[in-house]
Amino acid sequence: MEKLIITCAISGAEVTKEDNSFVPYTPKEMAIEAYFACQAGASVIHLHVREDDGTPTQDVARFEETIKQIRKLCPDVIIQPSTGGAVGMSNDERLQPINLVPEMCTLDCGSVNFGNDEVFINTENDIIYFAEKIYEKNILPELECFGKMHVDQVLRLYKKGIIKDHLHFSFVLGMVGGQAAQERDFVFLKESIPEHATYSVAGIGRHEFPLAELAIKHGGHVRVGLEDNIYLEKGVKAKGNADLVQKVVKIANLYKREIATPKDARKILKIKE
Ligand code: KMH
Ligand code: ZN
Repeated sequence: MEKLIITCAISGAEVTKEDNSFVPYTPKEMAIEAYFACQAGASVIHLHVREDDGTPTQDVARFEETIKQIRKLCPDVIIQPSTGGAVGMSNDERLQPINLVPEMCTLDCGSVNFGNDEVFINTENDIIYFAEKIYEKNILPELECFGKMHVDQVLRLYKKGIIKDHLHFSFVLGMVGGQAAQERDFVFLKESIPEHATYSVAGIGRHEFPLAELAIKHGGHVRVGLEDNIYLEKGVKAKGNADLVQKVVKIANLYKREIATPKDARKILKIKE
C-alpha cells in the first residue's frame, strides 16, 4: 500500500483556546504546533491564520508571516493554506493566500450548513472562479467535499476541464449539516472517485479516529488536528496537535502502513519538487 500522508489541521477558524488551550493563534504558536505535528509524522499542514485574539483572517501578510515562522522549524513540510477561511468571508478575501503560491491550498467543492444559521457558501460559479485562480498559479488543490454531492460537483467540473489532474479529494465527514461518517458513507465516497485519484479523510469530532482507521485500512490518507477535533479520547482533551498525529501513527503501525515524509507526499500527490 502507498505510504500514509498525514495532514494536520492545526488551528482552523472556529475552534478557540476556550475549547482547547492548545489551539494556536499567533505565527509563533502556529509554528510550534506545526513543528511538533511534523515531528510526530505529519507531512502536510492545513493552515488557517488568526489574529492574536483568535479572530480568523485571510490577510495575506498574516499568512506570509505564519508560513515564514513554520518554515524556520519545518523546512520541508507541505503547507496547505485554506481558501475556505471562515463563514461569511468574500471570495477574494478567501483567495488571498494563493498569492504566496503555496504548493497546495484547499478548494471547497460545494455549500454546506455549518450549524445554527450559518451556511458555508460555495456556488458552482464560486468553485469555477476559485479553480481558475488556483490552477493559474499551478497550485494543487485539495478538493474538500463535505458529502457525495460535492464529489459529483468535482466530477462534473473535471469532465469540463475546469478541475484538473492530479485529483486529491478530502472527504470531510461527520459535521453537523454535512454527510455522516459511517463506514457506508466512507465506502460510497471512495468508490465514487476515479481510480487514479487520491483521497484523504477528515472526521469531525468523535468521528476523527474511526474514519482515520477506515482510510488507513483501505489505502487512503488522513487528516487530523484541533480544527476538526479537540479530544484524544472521550473526555480527554488533546494536549496539542501532535497528540492527535501520534494516535494516527499508532493506528497506522497496527496496519503496517508506513508514514509518508514530505518528500513521499509530494511524489504521491504529483507535486513537482
Ligand atoms: N472554516 C470553514 C468555513 C477550508 O479550510 O477550506 C471552511 C474550512 C474549509 O475550514
Ligand atoms: Zn480548514
